[in-house]
Amino acid sequence: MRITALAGGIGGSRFLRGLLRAEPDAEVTVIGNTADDITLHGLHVSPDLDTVMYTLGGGIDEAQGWGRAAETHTVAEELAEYGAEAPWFTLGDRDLATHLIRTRMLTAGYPLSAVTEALCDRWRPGVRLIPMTDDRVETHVVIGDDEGGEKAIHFQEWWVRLHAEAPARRIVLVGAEQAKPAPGVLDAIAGADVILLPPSNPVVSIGPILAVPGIRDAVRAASAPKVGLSPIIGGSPVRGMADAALTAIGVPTTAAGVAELFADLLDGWLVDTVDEAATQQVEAAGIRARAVPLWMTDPDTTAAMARAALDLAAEVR
Ligand code: GDP
Ligand code: FO1
Ligand code: CA
Repeated sequence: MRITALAGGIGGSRFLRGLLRAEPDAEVTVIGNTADDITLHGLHVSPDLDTVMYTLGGGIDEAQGWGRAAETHTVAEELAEYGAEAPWFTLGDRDLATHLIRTRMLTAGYPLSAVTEALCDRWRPGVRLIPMTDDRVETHVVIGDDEGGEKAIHFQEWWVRLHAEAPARRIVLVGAEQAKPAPGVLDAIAGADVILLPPSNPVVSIGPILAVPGIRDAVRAASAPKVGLSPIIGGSPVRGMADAALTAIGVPTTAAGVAELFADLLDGWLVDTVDEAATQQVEAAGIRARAVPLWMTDPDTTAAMARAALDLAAEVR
C-alpha cells in the first residue's frame, strides 16, 4: 500500500511512527513542512523535517519532542557569551552537525529535497521524506508593535520567544505563491492509495504545505481516499499553542472547526471520543467522521489511531 502523508513536526512524526507500526509493509511518503525553517548563525535549520527524521530514525529527544537525544549545548553557551543572535532558539551540539551538512550542501547548489534525502541516508526513517518545496517559504506572523503600528516577525520568534502570546493579526506565508512543489511531491499525491493528514498544526504545518501552488489541487484531485486526524481534543490543542494560530485565521479551536478548514479535500475525519458530538457537524460538511481515542500516549495507542485512519479510508474509498 502506498500512503502519502503531509506532516509538521512533533504531532506529525509521532503519528507516523504509529503508522509504520500499524502498517510495516506500507510504502510511506511524507511531504514535510518547511515554512518553519529559519536561518541562524548562517545555518539553514529545518525543524519539522528534522523532527520527522530524528523521530523515525531513533535520534529524537523523546521528552522534548524536537532536537537530538543525549544532546549537549557547548556551542550554544559559547554563542550566548558572544551575545549572538536569537538566544531564545537553542541549537544543540549534535543537532548543529545536521545544520552544518545541510547548509554546506545547499551552498554547493543541491536542492533541499536532495539534501534531505542525503541526511535520511544516515537516519533511515523508514519513509521517503520530501520537503513540500525546494523554494524558500517562511511563515511570518504580524503582531502589534510598541508604537501602535504592526510588524511581521518570523514564526519561530512568535512561537518560541513570545510563546504565541502576542495576538497574531495575520499569518503570512512569505514566498508561498512563487513556490513550486519539490520533485516527487505531486507524483506521491497522485499515486497514493491513501492520503493522510496526521494531527499536525493545521495552520502553520499543514496550511503551508497546502499553500504551495498545485499541492492542494493535487490532493483534491487524487483518486485516493483522504483521511485526517484531529489535532484538537476537547477544544484544546493537546500540546503547543495551535489555538493561537487557529484564532489568528478565525477558525474555532474545535475538532469540527479544523475539519471544515480542509472540507474541500477530506473524505474522512477522526475526532477523539470526547468529541463524539462533533461527528454530526463534520458529516454535515460532507466528511465521514468517527470518534476514536486520539491521544498519542504510547506506540500501541498511536498505532491504533493509524489503523482507525486506514479503516476509515477503506470505508470511504
Ligand atoms: P510541530 O511542527 O512540532 O508543532 O508539530 P505538528 O504541527 O506536527 O503537530 C503539532 C500539533 O500536534 C499540535 O498542535 C497538537 O494539536 C497536535 N498533537 C500533539 N500531540 C497530540 C496527541 O497526542 N493527539 C492529537 N490528536 N494531537 C496531538
Ligand atoms: N523549540 C523551542 O521551543 N525552543 C527552542 O529553542 C527550539 C530549538 C529548536 C532547534 C531545532 C529544531 O529542529 C527545533 C527546535 N525547536 C525549539 C522546536 C521547533 O522549532 C518548534 O516547536 C516548531 O517548529 C513549531 O512548529
Ligand atoms: Ca513545525
